[in-house]
Amino acid sequence: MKNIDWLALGVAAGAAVLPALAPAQEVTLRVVSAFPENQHYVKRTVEWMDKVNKEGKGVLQLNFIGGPKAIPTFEVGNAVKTGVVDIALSTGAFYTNLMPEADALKLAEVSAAEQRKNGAHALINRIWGEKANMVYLARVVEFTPFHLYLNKKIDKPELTGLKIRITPVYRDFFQALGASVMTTAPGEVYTALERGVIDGYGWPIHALFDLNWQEKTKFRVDPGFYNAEVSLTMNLDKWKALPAPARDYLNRQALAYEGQNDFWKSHNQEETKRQAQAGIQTLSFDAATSRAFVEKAKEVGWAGAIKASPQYGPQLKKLLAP
Ligand code: 173
Repeated sequence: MKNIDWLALGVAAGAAVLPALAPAQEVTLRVVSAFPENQHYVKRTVEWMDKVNKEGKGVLQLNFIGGPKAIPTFEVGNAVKTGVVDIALSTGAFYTNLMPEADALKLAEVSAAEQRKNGAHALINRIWGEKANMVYLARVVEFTPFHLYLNKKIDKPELTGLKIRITPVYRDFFQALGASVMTTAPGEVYTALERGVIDGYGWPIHALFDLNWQEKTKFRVDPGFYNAEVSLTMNLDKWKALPAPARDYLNRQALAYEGQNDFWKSHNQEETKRQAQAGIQTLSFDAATSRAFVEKAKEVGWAGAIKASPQYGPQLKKLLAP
């Protein structure tokens, strides 16, 4: 009697909720950003998530948890690795604690689109999976040089006596130029400038205004160097456990986001103008010194990457900077 009741109940309930079974397939993933929420990177990504959610009803939804107030910048990588969160917007320099290879993406001289064709993307995914339990979904910032910003004038690439804010991106290069360095998350740079704790900082050509650093910045050193990388990464176990339609959909949407990277080319030109309008003066060198400056950045960068990862450094170099 009891069994029959259960069966009847099950069938009835099943019939009643059948239309609702489709949404039960819908997966919601938790997303965090290692960059502060008021940064353009994050706003762009939230817009992308809105689109993903609108078009992904019944398949996949992305739930934005927050920025470094939710999980501190340098802990986001580990949160993805361990599955505390599912997806992160971050950059390799913020999770070198998990794998030194993460920081090598700044050295890419071929585009993200090209990296998907020449095997670099597959290699990255192998390393990221093996070492950080991550899937590398998409690179959403590229075509963007880093610069050295200063509050003291220099007339040659010589930083002895200057204290510069860094992340792993700039460490080897700025130290090779004689700087003493201090690592901070982006969220702490404004205060460090305000208090005069640092004489300058490394940062991309863009996104300075998001954090109001123009108020505390006198000079930008030209030329820029490297290729700023910001990406979406995901916990590998979570990725594997996704229903196939959700995985395909996420992959498609991530690829579409990466496909918009040409945006940065014009945006960076605008940001350069905006810096000049805000009174940031450029400090530049003669042509030979400029060439040597960029060359040194590259040399020091790859030497560091290969030393940190004798296993994968050379392979990354072959595919990212052929
Ligand atoms: O300077 C930084 O915080 C940093 O490493 C970085 C990397 C990519 C984009 C923006 C900043």
